[in-house]
Amino acid sequence: MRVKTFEAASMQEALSVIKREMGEEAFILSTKTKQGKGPLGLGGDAMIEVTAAVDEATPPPPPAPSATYGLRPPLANRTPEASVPPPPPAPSVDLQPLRRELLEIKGAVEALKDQETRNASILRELDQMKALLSRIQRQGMPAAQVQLPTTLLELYGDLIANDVDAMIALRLCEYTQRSLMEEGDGADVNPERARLFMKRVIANFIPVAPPIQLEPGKLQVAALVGPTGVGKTTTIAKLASFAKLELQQKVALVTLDTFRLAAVDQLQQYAQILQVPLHVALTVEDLRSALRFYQDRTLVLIDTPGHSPKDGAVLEQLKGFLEELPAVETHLVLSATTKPKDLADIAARFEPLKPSRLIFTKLDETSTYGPILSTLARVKRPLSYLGTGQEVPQDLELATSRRVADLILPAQEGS
Ligand SMILES: Nc1nc2c(ncn2[C@@H]2O[C@H](COP(=O)(O)OP(=O)(O)O)[C@@H](O)[C@H]2O)c(=O)[nH]1
Ligand SMILES: [Mg+2]
Repeated sequence: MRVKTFEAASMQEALSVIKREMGEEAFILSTKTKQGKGPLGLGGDAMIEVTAAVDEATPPPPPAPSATYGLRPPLANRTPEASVPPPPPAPSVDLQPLRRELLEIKGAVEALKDQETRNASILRELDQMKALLSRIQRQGMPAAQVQLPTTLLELYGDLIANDVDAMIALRLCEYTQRSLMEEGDGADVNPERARLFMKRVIANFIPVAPPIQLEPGKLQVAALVGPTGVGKTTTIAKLASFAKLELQQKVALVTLDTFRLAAVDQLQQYAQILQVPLHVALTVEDLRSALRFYQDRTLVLIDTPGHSPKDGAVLEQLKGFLEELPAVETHLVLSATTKPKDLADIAARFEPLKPSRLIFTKLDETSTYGPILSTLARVKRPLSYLGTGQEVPQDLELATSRRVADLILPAQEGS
């Protein structure tokens, strides 16, 4: 391992020099601010001393002009012979989907006025499901206690095919049967009607949260936490873009994901394209002063490092950072492509960060959505947003119970 200490006037400059000299694989070991501080510990006459290290096995970086920092196009677009790097990709600002989404959000906000009450009752239901799930884990699968009519058995099969937990599927069938009976339907109910009823039952099991509430003159802080690679940074870019371009709000970004330079770089690119400030916070004090500095903004989005199960220290440190922010809205980001068992483990691991919302990304990369339901039953937090692709900003939706119910029980082919 090669270790070297750098001095620079700003963190950005230090990261740029480190990257040039040690490559993208370099990571930061420690930082120190020397002399007096500017408003963010970045400006003024302050000098930052950063000690970085790189694994010796890592090949040396290709020489790159410092001006390219944070603005390099994706690898596939790079032309090695070009002496001047091509400009960054233009921001994708097709406003049509955003406008549609704004209207949807407005509608959703209206519809969600009594959300709190509804969520409370959903959470109670989910509580019962959770108890049932853990009992089953202890005792094994009990014999089905209900005699399901054929139509419901078919729906049960569809749920299982969509990776819905067997006990949850059974429970949904019972509820559907009950609600059909309440409506006066017998066992020979038409399959489409049963499907419609079940979809309604599923929707009633999906707690959803309103969008991040932005009020002029009031700073809202939202942090996205979750494992590496689930789409935290991309989702932050989508949210920032929507708030800035569509809602015309003043947005700032803060990243606590400073361990790898490539992570800072990625967010820096989005910040540059969106023309929103990005602050790299290395210490709790840094974070505090960044938030003081951004008091005039309506939204500060905080990106955080992911970590592996062995990285207890990173989680502990992140907890320390988030505890600095009493009013932070913490969203746990999970990928819909993760195996159900892993989703449960991840959710348990991030519990100490007290996330109040769930975001599911990569809905476009799977065809089975049942694990979302099992996760909701375990985690019992409302869903806020859904990531549906890699494109920024359009591939983000405000979660609605109906949309998730449609994913879990899609319309039958040909209907
Ligand atoms: N297909 C798909 N890819 C996504 C989605 N959200 C993020 N990604 C991709 O997932 C990869 C990791 O995303 P990133 O934001 O860096 O994850 P982070 O490590 O959690 O910050 C990137 O290639 C993103 O483009 C999504 O909703 N759908
Ligand atoms: Mg990231």
